[in-house]
Amino acid sequence: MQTLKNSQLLDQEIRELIISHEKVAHVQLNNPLDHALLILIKSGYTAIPVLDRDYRIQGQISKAKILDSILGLERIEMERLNDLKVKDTMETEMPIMSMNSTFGEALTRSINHPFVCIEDEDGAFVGILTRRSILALVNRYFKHT
Ligand code: 4BW
Repeated sequence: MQTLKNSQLLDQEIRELIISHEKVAHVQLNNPLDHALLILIKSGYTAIPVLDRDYRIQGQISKAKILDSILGLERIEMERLNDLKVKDTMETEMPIMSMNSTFGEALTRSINHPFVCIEDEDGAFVGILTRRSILALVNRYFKHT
Protein backbone atom coordinates (compact mmCIF):
# COMPACT_ATOMS: atom_id res chain seq x y z
CA MET A 1 0.00 0.00 0.00
CA GLN A 2 2.79 2.42 0.96
CA THR A 3 4.63 1.56 -2.28
CA LEU A 4 1.52 2.45 -4.26
CA LYS A 5 1.23 5.79 -2.45
CA ASN A 6 4.92 6.55 -3.07
CA SER A 7 4.53 5.90 -6.77
CA GLN A 8 1.46 8.20 -6.81
CA LEU A 9 3.68 10.95 -5.41
CA LEU A 10 6.48 10.32 -7.91
CA ASP A 11 4.14 10.07 -10.90
CA GLN A 12 2.15 13.20 -10.18
CA GLU A 13 2.31 16.23 -12.48
CA ILE A 14 4.48 19.25 -11.71
CA ARG A 15 2.16 21.93 -13.16
CA GLU A 16 0.85 23.20 -9.85
CA LEU A 17 4.38 23.64 -8.46
CA ILE A 18 5.72 25.82 -11.26
CA ILE A 19 6.60 29.47 -10.52
CA SER A 20 5.19 31.24 -13.56
CA HIS A 21 7.55 33.11 -15.92
CA GLU A 22 6.05 36.51 -14.99
CA LYS A 23 7.39 36.04 -11.47
CA VAL A 24 10.83 34.75 -12.47
CA ALA A 25 13.75 37.20 -12.64
CA HIS A 26 15.67 36.60 -15.87
CA VAL A 27 18.06 38.21 -18.34
CA GLN A 28 18.67 37.95 -22.07
CA LEU A 29 21.67 36.67 -24.03
CA ASN A 30 22.84 40.08 -25.25
CA ASN A 31 22.44 41.96 -22.00
CA PRO A 32 25.74 43.36 -20.67
CA LEU A 33 27.00 41.79 -17.46
CA ASP A 34 26.40 44.95 -15.43
CA HIS A 35 22.68 44.65 -16.19
CA ALA A 36 22.71 40.97 -15.17
CA LEU A 37 24.51 41.80 -11.93
CA LEU A 38 21.96 44.51 -11.20
CA ILE A 39 19.06 42.08 -11.67
CA LEU A 40 20.78 39.43 -9.54
CA ILE A 41 21.49 41.87 -6.71
CA LYS A 42 18.04 43.49 -6.81
CA SER A 43 16.20 40.15 -6.93
CA GLY A 44 18.40 38.65 -4.23
CA TYR A 45 18.86 35.38 -6.14
CA THR A 46 22.17 33.57 -6.65
CA ALA A 47 21.41 32.48 -10.20
CA ILE A 48 18.63 33.19 -12.72
CA PRO A 49 17.62 31.89 -16.17
CA VAL A 50 18.91 33.36 -19.45
CA LEU A 51 16.43 33.60 -22.33
CA ASP A 52 16.76 34.51 -25.99
CA ARG A 53 14.55 37.00 -27.88
CA ASP A 54 11.97 34.31 -28.54
CA TYR A 55 11.69 33.53 -24.83
CA ARG A 56 13.56 30.23 -25.12
CA ILE A 57 15.81 29.00 -22.34
CA GLN A 58 19.51 29.31 -23.19
CA GLY A 59 21.25 28.89 -19.85
CA GLN A 60 21.67 30.46 -16.44
CA ILE A 61 23.83 33.22 -15.01
CA SER A 62 25.09 33.51 -11.45
CA LYS A 63 26.79 36.13 -9.30
CA ALA A 64 29.74 33.74 -8.87
CA LYS A 65 30.22 33.36 -12.64
CA ILE A 66 30.06 37.12 -13.19
CA LEU A 67 32.61 37.84 -10.47
CA ASP A 68 34.88 35.11 -11.82
CA SER A 69 34.73 36.59 -15.32
CA ILE A 70 35.96 40.01 -14.15
CA LEU A 71 38.66 38.72 -11.83
CA GLY A 72 42.01 40.08 -13.05
CA LEU A 73 45.44 39.05 -11.83
CA GLU A 74 45.64 41.77 -9.21
CA ARG A 75 42.20 43.31 -8.97
CA ILE A 76 38.55 42.97 -9.90
CA GLU A 77 38.23 44.65 -13.31
CA MET A 78 34.86 46.35 -12.90
CA GLU A 79 35.14 48.11 -16.27
CA ARG A 80 34.75 44.73 -18.00
CA LEU A 81 31.16 44.47 -16.71
CA ASN A 82 30.02 46.71 -19.54
CA ASP A 83 32.10 44.98 -22.27
CA LEU A 84 31.15 41.39 -21.54
CA LYS A 85 27.72 40.01 -22.35
CA VAL A 86 25.58 37.44 -20.59
CA LYS A 87 26.15 34.96 -23.43
CA ASP A 88 29.96 35.14 -22.85
CA THR A 89 29.63 34.16 -19.21
CA MET A 90 26.51 32.05 -18.69
CA GLU A 91 26.42 28.32 -17.99
CA THR A 92 24.62 26.28 -20.61
CA GLU A 93 24.63 22.93 -18.84
CA MET A 94 21.36 22.91 -16.96
CA PRO A 95 18.28 20.74 -16.71
CA ILE A 96 15.17 21.65 -18.70
CA MET A 97 11.92 19.81 -18.21
CA SER A 98 8.54 19.88 -19.92
CA MET A 99 5.13 20.56 -18.39
CA ASN A 100 4.39 16.85 -18.65
CA SER A 101 7.42 15.76 -16.62
CA THR A 102 6.69 13.91 -13.40
CA PHE A 103 7.44 14.95 -9.85
CA GLY A 104 9.87 12.02 -9.59
CA GLU A 105 12.02 13.47 -12.39
CA ALA A 106 11.95 16.90 -10.75
CA LEU A 107 12.96 15.42 -7.40
CA THR A 108 15.98 13.71 -9.00
CA ARG A 109 17.06 16.89 -10.83
CA SER A 110 16.74 18.97 -7.68
CA ILE A 111 19.54 17.00 -6.00
CA ASN A 112 22.15 18.84 -8.05
CA HIS A 113 20.23 21.91 -9.20
CA PRO A 114 18.50 24.54 -7.00
CA PHE A 115 16.00 25.19 -9.79
CA VAL A 116 14.87 23.54 -13.02
CA CYS A 117 13.53 25.47 -16.03
CA ILE A 118 10.28 24.35 -17.60
CA GLU A 119 9.45 24.81 -21.29
CA ASP A 120 6.24 24.25 -23.24
CA GLU A 121 5.81 22.04 -26.31
CA ASP A 122 7.05 24.90 -28.57
CA GLY A 123 10.20 25.35 -26.48
CA ALA A 124 9.05 28.60 -24.86
CA PHE A 125 9.91 29.35 -21.24
CA VAL A 126 7.02 28.56 -18.88
CA GLY A 127 8.67 29.08 -15.49
CA ILE A 128 10.84 27.34 -12.92
CA LEU A 129 10.51 24.59 -10.38
CA THR A 130 12.52 25.31 -7.24
CA ARG A 131 14.07 22.97 -4.70
CA ARG A 132 11.93 24.76 -2.09
CA SER A 133 8.62 23.83 -3.75
CA ILE A 134 9.79 20.25 -4.30
CA LEU A 135 10.85 19.84 -0.66
CA ALA A 136 7.60 21.47 0.55
CA LEU A 137 5.56 18.85 -1.32
CA VAL A 138 7.72 15.98 0.02
CA ASN A 139 7.35 17.40 3.53
CA ARG A 140 3.54 17.67 3.17
CA TYR A 141 3.38 14.16 1.82
CA PHE A 142 5.34 12.55 4.68
CA LYS A 143 3.42 14.48 7.33
CA HIS A 144 0.08 13.29 6.00
CA THR A 145 0.82 9.63 5.26
O1 4BW B 1 13.85 36.71 -2.59
C1 4BW B 1 13.67 35.63 -2.00
N1 4BW B 1 12.41 35.34 -1.50
C2 4BW B 1 12.19 34.14 -0.86
N2 4BW B 1 10.95 33.90 -0.39
N3 4BW B 1 13.14 33.19 -0.66
C3 4BW B 1 14.38 33.45 -1.12
C4 4BW B 1 14.69 34.64 -1.82
N4 4BW B 1 15.99 34.57 -2.17
C5 4BW B 1 16.47 33.37 -1.72
N5 4BW B 1 15.49 32.70 -1.07
C6 4BW B 1 15.66 31.41 -0.39
C7 4BW B 1 14.79 30.36 -1.07
O2 4BW B 1 14.46 29.34 -0.13
O3 4BW B 1 17.04 30.96 -0.53
C8 4BW B 1 17.06 29.77 -1.33
C9 4BW B 1 18.25 29.79 -2.25
O4 4BW B 1 18.13 30.87 -3.19
P1 4BW B 1 19.09 30.99 -4.43
O5 4BW B 1 18.54 29.93 -5.50
O6 4BW B 1 20.48 30.53 -4.07
O7 4BW B 1 18.97 32.39 -4.97
C10 4BW B 1 15.74 29.79 -2.11
O8 4BW B 1 15.46 28.44 -2.50
P2 4BW B 1 14.41 28.14 -3.66
O9 4BW B 1 13.16 28.92 -3.47
O10 4BW B 1 14.31 26.64 -3.73
O11 4BW B 1 15.09 28.68 -4.99
C11 4BW B 1 16.15 27.95 -5.61
C12 4BW B 1 16.82 28.79 -6.65
O12 4BW B 1 15.89 29.09 -7.70
C13 4BW B 1 17.29 30.15 -6.13
C14 4BW B 1 17.35 30.94 -7.42
O13 4BW B 1 18.55 30.63 -8.16
C15 4BW B 1 16.17 30.38 -8.23
N6 4BW B 1 14.94 31.18 -8.05
C16 4BW B 1 13.96 30.99 -7.13
N7 4BW B 1 12.96 31.88 -7.30
C17 4BW B 1 13.30 32.63 -8.36
C18 4BW B 1 14.57 32.19 -8.85
N8 4BW B 1 15.17 32.76 -9.90
C19 4BW B 1 14.53 33.80 -10.50
N9 4BW B 1 13.33 34.28 -10.11
C20 4BW B 1 12.67 33.73 -9.05
N10 4BW B 1 11.46 34.22 -8.69
